[in-house]
Amino acid sequence: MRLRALRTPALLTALFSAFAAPLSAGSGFTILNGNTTPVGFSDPTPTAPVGGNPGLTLGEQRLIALRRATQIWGSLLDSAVEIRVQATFDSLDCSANSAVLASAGPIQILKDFPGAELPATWYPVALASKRAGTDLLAGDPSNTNLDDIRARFNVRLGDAECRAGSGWYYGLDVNHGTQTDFINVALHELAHGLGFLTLVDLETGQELMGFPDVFERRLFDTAAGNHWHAITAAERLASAVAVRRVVWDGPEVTAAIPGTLAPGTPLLTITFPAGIAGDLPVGAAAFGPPVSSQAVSGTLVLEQDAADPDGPSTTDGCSPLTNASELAGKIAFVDRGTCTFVTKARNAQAAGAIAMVVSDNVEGSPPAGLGGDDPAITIPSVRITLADGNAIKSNLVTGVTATLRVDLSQLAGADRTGRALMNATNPVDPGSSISHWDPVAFPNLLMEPSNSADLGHGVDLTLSLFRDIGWFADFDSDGVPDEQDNCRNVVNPSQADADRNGVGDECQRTVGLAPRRGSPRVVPGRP
Ligand SMILES: [Ca+2]
Ligand SMILES: [Ca+2]
Ligand SMILES: [Ca+2]
Ligand SMILES: [Ca+2]
Ligand SMILES: [Zn+2]
Repeated sequence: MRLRALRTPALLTALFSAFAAPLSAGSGFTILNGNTTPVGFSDPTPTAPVGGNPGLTLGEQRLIALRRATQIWGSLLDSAVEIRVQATFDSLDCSANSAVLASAGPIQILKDFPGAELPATWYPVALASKRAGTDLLAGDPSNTNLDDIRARFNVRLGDAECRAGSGWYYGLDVNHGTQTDFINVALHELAHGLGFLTLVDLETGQELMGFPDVFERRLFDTAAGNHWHAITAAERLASAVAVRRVVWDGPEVTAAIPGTLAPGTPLLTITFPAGIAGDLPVGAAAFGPPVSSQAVSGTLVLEQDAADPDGPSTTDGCSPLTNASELAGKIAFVDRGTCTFVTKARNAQAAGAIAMVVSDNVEGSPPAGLGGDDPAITIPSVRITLADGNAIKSNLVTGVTATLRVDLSQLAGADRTGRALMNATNPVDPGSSISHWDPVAFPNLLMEPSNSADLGHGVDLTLSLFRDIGWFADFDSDGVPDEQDNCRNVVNPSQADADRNGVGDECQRTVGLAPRRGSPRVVPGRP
């Protein structure tokens, strides 16, 4: 779910002149369908209604599902200003086992506009317009660069060569099974467009045109002891790859964390031999029981299987294991590659293993999670880094014992002081680093870099982060934040209060005009 490279104000050209007139509006959102028949949102293929989505063509169902996602955000963001979303289904990167599901970002960014909370700071256009209380760059079908968000969804998902069997689910009921829930992905992508991203170039550390963005103001490097906007480009580059060191220190997110994240950061603790003993970070699996539910101890045994078309290596666990007698009751240790993680887990479980540890096959830290879904898997599985895997391998001759456990002193996805961890990876992943939460978070969050099958159309910490960057709560959408509004439920941008009693004229008048019949009833007071 990468970010697309967003266009800067210096690059204003009418690249999206093909966009049709608005087709559908959510609450405060307008969707602009950029596909033409027979593709994507305009695909006329007849389809049966699914999961509460009444659309009778593929295109209709896609639009209805996207509209649902915009309605969810619309109901939370309290913006009086229309948010225009250019949306298409396109061919995005894909392979048998991994796919870019979608990508999105703001179309433009602004600074020093009326209502800006921070000077000389970039804001995505939708947030800037909300704060200004007016559409700073009004949408115009003949010049669609003035829209707010550009979102692309992968039209290939579910094809034979693109995660076959896990295509899009357009139902509104979260009943996606092994398919990919479109609404969750759309909520995620819209969030990038609404401001869940940094504009810093993670290849160079440079800020956009030399100015910080509002997201950087809350990106805090715990080792440097400073925010991203207050350090140099070189320091930002170092920070971006500082695994588990970059946190979000906005007050709204921090306040929401204890009620959101569960105690217990999963770890693989090596207990023997002493030379490699210690805690290794792990990536959790989307299938099988979470590590938090059971500590598992045992000897690590390298899986052995055939070198065959299913998996050319003898340690990839892609075929039935040939050393099942050694694996029974032990922790299966296997190399990443060729087949899915679920296939490896099935084979490990069939051999009697009590857990599975996958050693990555590419450099990088922290270890990513293990994607996939199979309710029949009952053993916990994790991924460790290639470097950690190699260290274990070189000690297997003497035997390696380990415990798969959770560190209950730390919330899963927060640092020791309870601030949310951002996704710092080494090497940097330009579409994924920093502009997501660290995937170690549990329960899984909407804005982790990969889609989690257990999300349920909630926005968890994302709304809190939006509050931290300036999407203030404004129940009546009159531009006056709830905490200042002298009539919270009544539109009264002027805040007129003739008698100066702290209650705005608008709501006082409402009380004064209430119909009265007869004399007020006198209720005897109690002693
Ligand atoms: Ca094999
Ligand atoms: Ca208000
Ligand atoms: Ca009001
Ligand atoms: Ca008053
Ligand atoms: Zn994303």
